[in-house]
Amino acid sequence: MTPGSCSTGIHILLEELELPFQVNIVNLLAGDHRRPDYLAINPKGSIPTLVLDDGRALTSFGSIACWLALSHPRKRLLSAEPWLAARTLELMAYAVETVHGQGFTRIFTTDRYLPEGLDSADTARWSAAIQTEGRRLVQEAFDILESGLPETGYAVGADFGIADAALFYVFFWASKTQIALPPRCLALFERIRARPVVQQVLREEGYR
Ligand SMILES: N[C@@H](CCC(=O)N[C@@H](CS)C(=O)NCC(=O)O)C(=O)O
Repeated sequence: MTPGSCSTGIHILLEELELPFQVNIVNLLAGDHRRPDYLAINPKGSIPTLVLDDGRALTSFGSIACWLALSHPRKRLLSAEPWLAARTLELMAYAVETVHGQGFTRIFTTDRYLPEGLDSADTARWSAAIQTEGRRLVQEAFDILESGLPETGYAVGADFGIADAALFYVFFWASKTQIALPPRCLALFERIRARPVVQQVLREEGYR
């Protein structure tokens, strides 16, 4: 994991489940995720990665969240009711793949979207345009989420679940990048953030 990254959502799920686990900090800025020892575990070079006690590794947010939820059904992080379960997966995928994968990557890793061979003036212009597009994509996705979120409870029903963990980290990033959340998204963000476990995780990851 990396503090303040998408792995924060998995950190929250591990703490919600009260599981004993060992953390290995992957410093993305220092390039730890590109080191051979990390790539041997996760060839994609991404975080989060969850290594199980038997040595098998899961290397995406969705697979880790599903594994945690399905392995601990009594904690109800994923409903057993088919519609609610499917809706949970839909929201989680939208947070991870669209809000994060399409929007925030343009804001946080702008260089990846630059064409080769630009001079510095063009780099500045392109970077600003890429960031603007990232913010537009995030805002658009929040507006789409807004239309499907309930006024009370969590993203899907009364129980906190794996979709909430994914939505939390993208809402958290929005709060750090001055991207406004529409009312239901904001209310859900505040309900999740008020959970004692989430407060604890944020403290452990260096936030007040
Ligand atoms: N689709 C991946 C996304 C994970 C991801 O993009 N994580 C970021 C950090 S929030 C990362 O590993 N960035 C490093 C990189 O891609 O080089 C998943 O579901 O886990």
